[in-house]
Amino acid sequence: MAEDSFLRFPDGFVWGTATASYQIEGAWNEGGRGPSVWDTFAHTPGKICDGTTGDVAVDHYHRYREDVDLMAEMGLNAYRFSIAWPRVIPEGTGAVNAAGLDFYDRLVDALLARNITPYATLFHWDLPQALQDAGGWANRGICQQFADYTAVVVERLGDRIAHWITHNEPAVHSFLGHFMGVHAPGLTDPMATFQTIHHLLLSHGLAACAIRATARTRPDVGLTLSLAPVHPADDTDEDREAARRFDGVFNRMFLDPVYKASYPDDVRQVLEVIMPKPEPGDMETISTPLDFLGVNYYSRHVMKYTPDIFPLQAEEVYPKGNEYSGMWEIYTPGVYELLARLKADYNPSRILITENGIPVPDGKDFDGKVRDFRRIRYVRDNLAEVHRAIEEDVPVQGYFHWTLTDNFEWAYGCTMRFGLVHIDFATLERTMKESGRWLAQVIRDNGLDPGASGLPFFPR
Ligand code: IFM
Repeated sequence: MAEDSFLRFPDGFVWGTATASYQIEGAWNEGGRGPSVWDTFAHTPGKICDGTTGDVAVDHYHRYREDVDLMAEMGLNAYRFSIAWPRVIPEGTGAVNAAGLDFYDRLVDALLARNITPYATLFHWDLPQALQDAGGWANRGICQQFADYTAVVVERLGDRIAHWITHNEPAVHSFLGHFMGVHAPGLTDPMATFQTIHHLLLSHGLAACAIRATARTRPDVGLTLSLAPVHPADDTDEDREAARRFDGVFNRMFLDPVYKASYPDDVRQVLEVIMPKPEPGDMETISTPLDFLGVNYYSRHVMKYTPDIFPLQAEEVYPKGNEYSGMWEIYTPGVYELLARLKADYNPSRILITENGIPVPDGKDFDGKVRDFRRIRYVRDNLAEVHRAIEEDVPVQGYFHWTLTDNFEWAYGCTMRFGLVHIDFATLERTMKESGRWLAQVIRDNGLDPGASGLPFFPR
């Protein structure tokens, strides 16, 4: 290891993987679990590109011990998972399903027995179908229902879980699920989209208060946002303005309420009719101080001024000559740019990278190994950029790789493999990929040499 180029992370750095209940658990109708919007959506023909569902996913509900063993084998010291609301309260409100809570109880104990710290996300998109039938996130009443569900979970698990994330990526859930219709609940309703944004944020604030009121020891409460730098396609005023508008809707629309207790004025000017109409006290609740900001980073957005796209007049373009994965441009400097911007504009007290990863069409080679070099390169380059931000005093205290095993990637079904562990979807056999072994070494060293791969044949 070349000491001069070695990037060491701070002592106590959190190294984890992140998952989500619907993407891994399976057991969709076992243990008293109620139906979720994702069951309904995935069971609707044509919604998932390969026709798969989360009915079985990777059967984590039954195989969680094996999955915890894999985390321990990699030396991970943290695990971010989500709790399925319909497993805990099948109808969304009312009767609590003891068997659902028991599952998370067993999972948490298995983690703690391996010295892996649990980070629980309370909502990662699998809303009980009964609540969707009552209006879903467009209905203001859901905010208190989410806080009540949160209190039930914290009451049961708060003696062993200290770290809580209220929501995962409200932007993605709002826009893909309520505006574009490509995620559950499959709506294409601009008004419902912006009501959903406000209610997700308001419920975040109410849930943060519920966690703090219920936990017996001081909890650590955060919110995870999907954030990305937004660049103009060309260096023109029109493209710069298009990028600013897109940044307003996808980044500032979520950061400003949480850190500045207001929605961005420039977004309001463009979207006046559908913008949320907060009630007195809402913005104070939403801006309840966070213990940490969870940042999910994958790529950037590049925007071109396009007058006939109403109302943003901005279209996403994909610069020629760059490298792409199955879903996005590979743009690793973006995480540094994003972190520096967060510090400058919002000054969060602590940041955790709660997701970062890449879909790679990998598979087993002749000898059974999965040589997912592209993933290693992506993670290595992102970690180097995160390290650069830490050197400049951005308070990043942990990194959770998305994700542990290949899984059900929403509308892409099982066609996008994001895992450090390969899944044979016919047998559900788990095989550690080379990226898993590589990350284990990074964790052992608490750092990496950005110029070295640790692998015999490593394309730069
Ligand atoms: O799989 C998703 C996850 O559920 C939320 N963040 C992005 C990941 C990759 O698309």
